[in-house]
Amino acid sequence: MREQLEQIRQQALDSIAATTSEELLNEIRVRFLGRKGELTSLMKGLGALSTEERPVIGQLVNSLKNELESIIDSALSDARNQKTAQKLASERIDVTLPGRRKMKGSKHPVTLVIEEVTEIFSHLGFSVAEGPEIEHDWYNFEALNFPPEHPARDMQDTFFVENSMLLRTHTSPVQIRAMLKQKPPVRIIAPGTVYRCDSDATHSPMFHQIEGLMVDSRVSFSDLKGILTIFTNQLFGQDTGVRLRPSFFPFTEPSAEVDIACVICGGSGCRVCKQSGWLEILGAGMVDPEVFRHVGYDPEIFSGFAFGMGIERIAMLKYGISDMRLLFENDVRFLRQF
Ligand code: 2NL
Repeated sequence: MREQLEQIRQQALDSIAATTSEELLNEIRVRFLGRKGELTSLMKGLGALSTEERPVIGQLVNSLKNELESIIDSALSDARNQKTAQKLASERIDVTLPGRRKMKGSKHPVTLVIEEVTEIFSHLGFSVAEGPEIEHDWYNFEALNFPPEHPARDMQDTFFVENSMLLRTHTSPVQIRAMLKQKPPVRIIAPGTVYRCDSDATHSPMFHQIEGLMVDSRVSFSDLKGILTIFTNQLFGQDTGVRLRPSFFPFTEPSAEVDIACVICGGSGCRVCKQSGWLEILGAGMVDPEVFRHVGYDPEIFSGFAFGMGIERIAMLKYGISDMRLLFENDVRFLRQF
């Protein structure tokens, strides 16, 4: 019996020493100390012993039981500590590492120009009007007095969708819609994206425009000239020279092209202004009576002026950008500078 006990003790100690797994240690406890375990079955054999031997062996069994219990408990707690230590080591983070810096965004130069132009005209009493980018031919061409065979209506110049629908080629249809909705006085600007079937180093098929419209009784060409002079002086600096040249648009009569003194050379002539000293920045004119008839305004009572400018061109002149394609590539290293 004593030998048997010693054998069990050795087996138990060996298997405990051989593992660090909590699961196996629990199995070992069941195998040696459980209700059907090796020590329990040994206890059941005590009855067969002599009365002198019985208490002595019983004592030994009990002390082995206590010994194994405490060894398994401490092995289990070692195993748990080791597991915790492993988990902590694998989740270790170096809190002294530098953080990832959040990049600060910036506005696109086209957005900056739209905001600045909108701000200037808001102080002159103009509010912003918006409209759809997919338009009906009537709002984009017909109402603006484009003759049926005008080259701008060609497939070559306009993106047609279907059933007389097209991508607007200017923001004038926004103003046509505004006039159909409200009676004069009208003072609006219409900034937005426009599309033309044109793509090379100096033309993008998608670009931006701001148009403006003022209609009331007795609006004159001198109002147009006054407003546009205030505008160019605010956008490009006081005392920027302005001149108007005669021009033609189907929707205005008379029409003019508006130039400012070259922002690069101040008028003496350089590469940017092609030695002329002047830069064309917008087109303008008095709204053609035919346009008023299309929207139900009486041209005998009302008159008005309108103008339009390309934003990309203004952004290039204002920020000294030499290649328009930079405005469409959206390289953050470029955009960050504004
Ligand atoms: C340019 C020229 C212009 C207009 C746009 C306009 C709008 C209505 C009626 C009459 Cl609803 N005119 N817009 C007038 C003159 C010129 O734009 O060179 N744009 C880039």
